[in-house]
Formats: sequence, structure tokens, C-alpha cells
Amino acid sequence: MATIEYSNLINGEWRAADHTQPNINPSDINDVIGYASQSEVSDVAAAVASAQSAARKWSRSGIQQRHDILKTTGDVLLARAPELGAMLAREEGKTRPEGIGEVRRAAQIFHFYAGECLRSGGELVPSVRPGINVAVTREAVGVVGLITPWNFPIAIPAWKIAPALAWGNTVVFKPAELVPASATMLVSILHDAGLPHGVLNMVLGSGAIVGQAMLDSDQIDAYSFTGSLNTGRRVAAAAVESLSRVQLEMGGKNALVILDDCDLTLAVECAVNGAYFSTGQRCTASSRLIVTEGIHDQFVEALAARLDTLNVGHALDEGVDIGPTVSEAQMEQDLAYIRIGVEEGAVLHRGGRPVQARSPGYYVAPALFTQTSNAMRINQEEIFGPVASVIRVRNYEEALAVSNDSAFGLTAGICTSSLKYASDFKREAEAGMVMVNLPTAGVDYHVPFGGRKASNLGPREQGSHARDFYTVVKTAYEQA
Ligand code: TXE
Repeated sequence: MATIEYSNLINGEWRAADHTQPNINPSDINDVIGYASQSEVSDVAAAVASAQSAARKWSRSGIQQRHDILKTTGDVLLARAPELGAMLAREEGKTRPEGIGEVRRAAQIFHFYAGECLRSGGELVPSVRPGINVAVTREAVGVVGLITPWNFPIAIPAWKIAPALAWGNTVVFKPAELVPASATMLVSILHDAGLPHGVLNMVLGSGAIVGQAMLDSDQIDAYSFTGSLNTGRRVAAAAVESLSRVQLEMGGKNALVILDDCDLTLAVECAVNGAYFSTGQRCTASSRLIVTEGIHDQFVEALAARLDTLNVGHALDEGVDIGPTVSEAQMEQDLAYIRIGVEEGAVLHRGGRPVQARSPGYYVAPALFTQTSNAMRINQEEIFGPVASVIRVRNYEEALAVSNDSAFGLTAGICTSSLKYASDFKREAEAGMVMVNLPTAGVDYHVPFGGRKASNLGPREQGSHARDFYTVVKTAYEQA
């Protein structure tokens, strides 16, 4: 079988770097999916130069052209969702249905922003001075640098690339090291849809070299980043230095509050979905389950029983609920946090150990901690795996206080049949997104996505709100 190589796309040409790194299937570490270019600083410089030289023409391209390219990309993603979703699952480790669902979501995002191309307009307002008109319009920012994580290797690039292109920006895209195949599939579809050379450039490689070279560039006008808090801080510092725009989406330590008056079956499903699906590797995952004392024991018992029914295994196998963690390093991080939890005095009620599947991979049994306190590290730091903790509280007021007692503020959920508590929680939760009787993970694409506190910096992503980041406002005065 021919070796698959993943290359950079620079100025419309696929260019391999001198060195490559194997792309390993986390469900089966004997399965080498391909080899990915490990680029150098010079590749980043070439990509940035290419994006710069294409910027002016693309920013003045017709909205019909942009619409058609994004629409075609969405159509192709939709038509090829089963094939692309399977590859995504093979590379990242989420289950096949989750992989296919992610590709379909990316298609919806491209279709949405295809529509946004046609909806862009401005305002014509009278001046306070007679005889003068004022036009308020939006223009492309210029070259945007997009740095993305591995956990949604098609959807997150889609929700950055699509609005960037829709509003006339050119792009330098650096996907996460672990997911070159997913990134390449997406970029090839955009390229084949007819993007002019240089409008979208992709550079594969490490964060330390490729990502850092992007941050060191003084030719990138805006950075949009999703990933860890530590890297996010570096991106923010670099953006301040170069006076570039910056948008950061970082970690979460999301709480799901479960009150005595909830529908127990629904609450358990919200917890299982939010905490463990996609192997818990979602920034919106419910890692803290805050449960009032009247329902605590019943909830723990029902959740543990439900966890016993979950099937952990190869991401491409039929009937698997939870795939592997994405990499050895991620599995080690999860297991290290599980040890920390035990040392802190939490009770490991279920799972939390490596699992043998039909092939050698990075499998961890979904872990449930009970008898935890919110001050424990397992309840303060993002673990990013199939691990959740139950925190017992007396009443709603304490639940709300504990939910808000976090450095992060991405999503927060509540399961209750009380309108009073649901309304209060929607108002008082210190989170960018609030869910009532729904899992904390799982969002729409036509409305804003983003967090507060350490989860976010800068304007919102997704929906029409993305315009605030991907455009600059111009105010033009004209004497008639
Ligand atoms: O993240 P990084 P990693 C969290 C999660 C996970 C941990 C590590 O806890 O276990 O982060 O994951 C690029 N300059 N989240 O290592 O390093 C990097 O190449 C510029 C949560 O994958 O933040 C990748 O493309 N770029 C999060 C991107 O940054 C750099 C999702 C993200 O990688 C860089 C992902 C540098 N110096 C991880 N160093 C969420 N909550 O959604 C790295 N990068």
C-alpha cells in the first residue's frame, strides 16, 4: 500500500517538509495512518507571505464567489461524511457516529457562512452635521492565524476557517500535531472547491516550532486559538506584542448541577453524555457533578449502573460508546489525575483504569469519583478525559456557589423541574453558555459559542457574532 503523506498547502501548492512524523491510530497503535510534515520556521514564513500577497484581492472578491466556495465545501463534506467521519474517528479516537456527526456539523457551518457572505451589509446614517452622510461598514481584518486543537479536528477548524474566508480574510492554519489527516481532508476540499492560491494556507508541525513561528510573525493581523490555558496565554502575550487581534477559547471545568426535584433518568443521561461521550475530551464536558443531598445516593447509584453498560473499545467498531483517549500522553495525564484524586481522598467509585480492547490502544474505563470537595485539584484543573467527580451539596444555593467557584467559565448546566431555580441559574451562572435539562456539551452552530473567566478571551465564535472578530469596522464621512 502506498504511504500516505500529509503536506503543507502554501500558495496553492502541496509542499512536503523535509521531516515527517507518523500519524498513529489511538485505537490501535500498530496502525500507522500516514506521515505528516514537520515544518520549519521557513515554511511558516512562506505561508504567511502567501496569505499576505493574496489578502487584498480576496478581500475585494465578490460575495457570490465566496458563497459558492463555502457552499460547495459544505456540500462535499455532507456527501462524504461517512468516509471522512470514519477517518476522523480512526485518527482522533472518537466513535464512528461521533466522527460522522462532527463532519456533518462542519458542513452545516460552511453552509451557514456561505449564507453570511450574502448577508453582509453596513449602515448609512445621517451625520449630526447637516449635509454629511456617514457610512459604517465592515472590512476584512487581513491575514488571520488559526491554531487549533485535536479534539474536534474538523469542526473547530471549520468554525474558524469558514467565517475568516466569508468576510474576506486570508488564512494561515496550523492544526494540532495529532490530527494531520482530518486537517488535510478539510483543506483539500476547500482547495478543490476553487479557493484562489494563497487564500488558505496550512502548515503542519509542532506547536513549539510552527505555532511559535506564527506567534513570532509580525505579518499576522489576528489570531484565533482553541486549546489549553497555558498555550492560550502565550498566544495572548504575542498578540499584545504585535498589536494583533486575539480570540482565545481555552479549557473548562464545567459543572452540571443536579437538584432533588430533577427527572433522575434525564439527569443521568445528561451526566453520561456530558462527562463521558467523546471520551470526555470536550472543552464543554461536565467534569463536576454537583448533586443536592436528597437525591445524591440515588443519582450515584443510577449513574454507576449506567456506566457499567458503556462499551469502551475501538473507535470504528459497531456498538462502542467510548473510544480511546487521543494519545499516550493524554492517557498518562488522565491516569495521573486519577491517582491525584485518590491521594486527595476522593473515592474512585467506578473505572479509572486502563482497559484492554481487541487492539492495543489508549483505553481508559470511564472514571467516577464520589465524596469529593470542590477544592480538590481534580475539581479545579482540566483533566480532559473520561473522568467526572460528584460533589455533594445541601441545597440549590450551595450548588450555585460551588458551580461558580472555578477559574473557568465555559458552560454550566442544571437538571431541575423548578422554573424558579432554572431561571435563577441561567442568570447567576458564571459561564458563557448555560444548559437547562441538557448536557453541558452539545451546542448549536448559528449562535455564539464561548466562555468567561479563564475559558475565554476576546469576542465570541460561531453564528453571526463571529463577524466581530473577523471584520474591522470603518466609519466613512461624506459631504454630499
Ligand atoms: O494543547 P495545546 P495540547 C487541554 C487539555 C489537554 C491539554 C494539552 O487539558 O490535555 O490542553 O493538549 C498549538 N505556540 N486542551 O497539547 O498545547 C498546538 O500545536 C503556538 C483543552 O494539544 O494548547 C495545537 O495546535 N501554538 C482544549 C494547539 O496549540 C502552540 C483543547 C493546542 O495545543 C504552541 C485542546 C506554541 N508555543 C487541549 N504550543 C479545550 N478545552 O478544548 C502548542 N501550540
